[in-house]
Amino acid sequence: MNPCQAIIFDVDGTLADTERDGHRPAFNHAFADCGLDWHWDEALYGRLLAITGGKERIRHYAERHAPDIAARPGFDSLVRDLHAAKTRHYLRLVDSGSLPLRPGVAALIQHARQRGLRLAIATTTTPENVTALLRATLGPDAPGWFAVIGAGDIVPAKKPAPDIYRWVLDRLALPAENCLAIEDSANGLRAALGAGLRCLITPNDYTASEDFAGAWQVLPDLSAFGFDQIGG
Ligand code: XBP
Ligand code: MG
Repeated sequence: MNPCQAIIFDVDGTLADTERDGHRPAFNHAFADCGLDWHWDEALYGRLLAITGGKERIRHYAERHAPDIAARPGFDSLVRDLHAAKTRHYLRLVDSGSLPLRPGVAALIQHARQRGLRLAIATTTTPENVTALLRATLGPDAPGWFAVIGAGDIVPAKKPAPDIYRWVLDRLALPAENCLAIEDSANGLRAALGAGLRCLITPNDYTASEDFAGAWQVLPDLSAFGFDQIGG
């Protein structure tokens, strides 16, 4: 196995369980702010997670459940406004400290740094959500530990497309075979595999029943991770 020189982390569901108690209530607060009676309960949100990207998820929901609103001329700006409101609510939740890292994440990041491995992020979420979560959970310097942070709309196609992983690999200037991706979902796995990366999966409640065929490993969480296995 090629020695690992960098670990590329997904964010939502991988670094922290952010979806059920973070993004989901933030979406619901934004809908209420805008006078919409939309409510995404835990089960519905789990189904909506098949659509990556918050703006894309809002559009997908409206087209199926509120087609009259989706058909309005100003719908695109409504989606932008809803998502901006949602991000404000989400950042407040992150800053409150209510979204802790999953088991083993902090230790893995520290051990990787001590071993001189480079760290990166490849996520569908909005960039400010990433830096806020890193600061809230690992301290004010944490974003600077990551050589590359690839997030949100910087690529034309979101996961499961490989674009964000290719963008990160390009800026790391490393070949895929010298990196390891860590993900939580089938969409994330497909994106990483599409970029030629080995991918370690740590499922969560929302993704536990998904298909992880092709994963390098599937672990319950990162506390079971062993550096000896990656040649790092
Ligand atoms: C998960 C996503 C994101 C979040 C919501 O990202 O698909 O869209 O659900 O964040 P990943 P935004 O697992 O790749 O970290 O509303 O900012 O998109
Ligand atoms: Mg994820």
